[in-house]
Amino acid sequence: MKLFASLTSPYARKIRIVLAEKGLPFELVVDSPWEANTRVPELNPLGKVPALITDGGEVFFDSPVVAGYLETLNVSPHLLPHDPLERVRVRQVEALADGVTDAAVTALLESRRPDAQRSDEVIARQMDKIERGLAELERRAAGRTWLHGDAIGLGDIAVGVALAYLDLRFPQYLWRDGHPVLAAFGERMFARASFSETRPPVG
Ligand SMILES: N[C@@H](CCC(=O)N[C@@H](CS)C(=O)NCC(=O)O)C(=O)O
Repeated sequence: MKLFASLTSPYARKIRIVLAEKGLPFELVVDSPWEANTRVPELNPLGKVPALITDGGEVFFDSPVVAGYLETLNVSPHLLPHDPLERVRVRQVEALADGVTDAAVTALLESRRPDAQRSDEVIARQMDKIERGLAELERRAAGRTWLHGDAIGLGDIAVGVALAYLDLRFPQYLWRDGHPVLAAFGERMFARASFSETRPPVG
């Protein structure tokens, strides 16, 4: 398998963490879709990472789809439940966490626009999504080790990645304040080898 990823992409990091948790071998192809010589659009018409090429040559993209494919390889730990409704519930947590990441990415891109083009309103709208998303995750994580069931799942990984991305891109945003459950959850996730091995370079 080959994974096309940039080292700072939180979505690609989610997949690298899934691969690490499962101990699946793969070749990491570092390719930033923002660079002129990127090959990503040849694999994913949307021009986004992560994109995965299977050993059979099939391409999968969008991190939830890639994670779903990796689950079909039937390698422990299983990160999605077998029961269809339980699976949807884990996917809901993943979607919520990915949505927090989406809002953070949008806010970051907006904040990097030239002064005259930047919209504080767009940034504030995204920060509201992050606030509401974190409040819901805090509620869901309360009193539990994992967000769903009694073992690590795809939702936990997506939440850990979203929290780490806030630390990376918005170090001044003190999300731990007011979210003690997520703060403790984050520390547990960040201590895992899969997270420390995939820490993005600064910049
Ligand atoms: N929903 C997608 C989001 C992927 C995404 O937006 N990746 C960013 C990197 S963080 C990207 O490749 N952006 C390039 C672009 O939007 O042109 C997923 O979960 O894979």
